Amino acid sequence: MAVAREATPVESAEDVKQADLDSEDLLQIYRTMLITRGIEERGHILYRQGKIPGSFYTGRGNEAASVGVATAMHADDVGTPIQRDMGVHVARGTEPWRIFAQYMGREDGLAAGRDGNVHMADIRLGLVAMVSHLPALMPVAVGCALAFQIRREPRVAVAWSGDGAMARGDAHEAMNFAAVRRLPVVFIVDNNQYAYSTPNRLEFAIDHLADRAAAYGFEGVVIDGTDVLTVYREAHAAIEKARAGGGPTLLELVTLRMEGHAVHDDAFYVPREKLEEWSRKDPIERYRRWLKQTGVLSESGDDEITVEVKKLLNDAMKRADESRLPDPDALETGVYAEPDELDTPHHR
Ligand SMILES: Cc1ncc(C[n+]2csc(CCOP(=O)(O)OP(=O)(O)O)c2C)c(N)n1
Repeated sequence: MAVAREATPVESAEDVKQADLDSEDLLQIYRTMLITRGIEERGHILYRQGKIPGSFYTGRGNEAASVGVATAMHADDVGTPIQRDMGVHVARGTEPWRIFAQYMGREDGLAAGRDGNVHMADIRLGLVAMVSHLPALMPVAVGCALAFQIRREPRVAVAWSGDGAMARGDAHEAMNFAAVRRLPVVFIVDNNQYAYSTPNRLEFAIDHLADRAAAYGFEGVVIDGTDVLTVYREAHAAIEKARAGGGPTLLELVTLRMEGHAVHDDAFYVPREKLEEWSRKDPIERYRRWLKQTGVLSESGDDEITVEVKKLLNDAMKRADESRLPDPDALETGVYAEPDELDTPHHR
């Protein structure tokens, strides 16, 4: 029994109307989920071809979670997605060819070939680039929320982390400070049930990570992370509550990581039956069925979107492959801010 509220699923088209989504929005969510998965499937191929150096991290099974939350954000909100949240980048408008270029270490990648390939984000789209230290971005998101509150800007920060990341002190400090100051921040835990090879039962001794929210003094919600509309509805409610001065919420999105920690890991430690059980809840298949049952998507409409997404991704891969590797002489360009670029009286 969870202490936190367990979200009831969105079922009817009426529920969706209340969430303020029209048919075009619903189809856009579907398209974004398909692009998200398509980028990761093609990433595997590029990795095997030797075009992606280092490693490649994917979030198969997390498409509903990432796209659902990002769709609920406003354009001027900010977020700190992690390696499982490709859908956040896509939903916020990062062009797929730039994501491929990023993973391939090219000049047109988001880090211009200067940083680890998973450390990507576009600050112009309100996304702070990932750092590897877990969960170091939670205090960063809380800092953004504090700035919004001080400046009286009606903006919200969304902080992402994994289940394993929640075991570190930074997560506690971020959530406690946000609660005390009633900051406009929403905490998202991608609970994909494994921290690398460590299962939930060896990570925490409570039923749900969202149960912790009560101890900080805000609401926690446990959500089926394979159900995009429920994720959207709950994220929308939490984000708007934060914007209205209602303080933080912790949303735990339960999924199963359907692949290894990264491409080098075959996830032998995840029981086969468990993978089979969760593959029946595949977020894209599930949403496609719902769209068809409710008449939002026809067979021919589905074919059209599939062809459109395939073309977009093939063109994106080609364009990324045409991007050059960075010039070693430009190694330090953009790494350090120039004093006159800094917008504080102290630096001026
Ligand atoms: C402070 C810190 N310790 C260890 C690591 C190594 N590490 C990278 S990912 C990972 C597992 C993360 O698990 P979780 O937060 O559940 O996210 P998931 O990868 O399962 O999505 C670990 C231990 C790290 N990046 N940072």
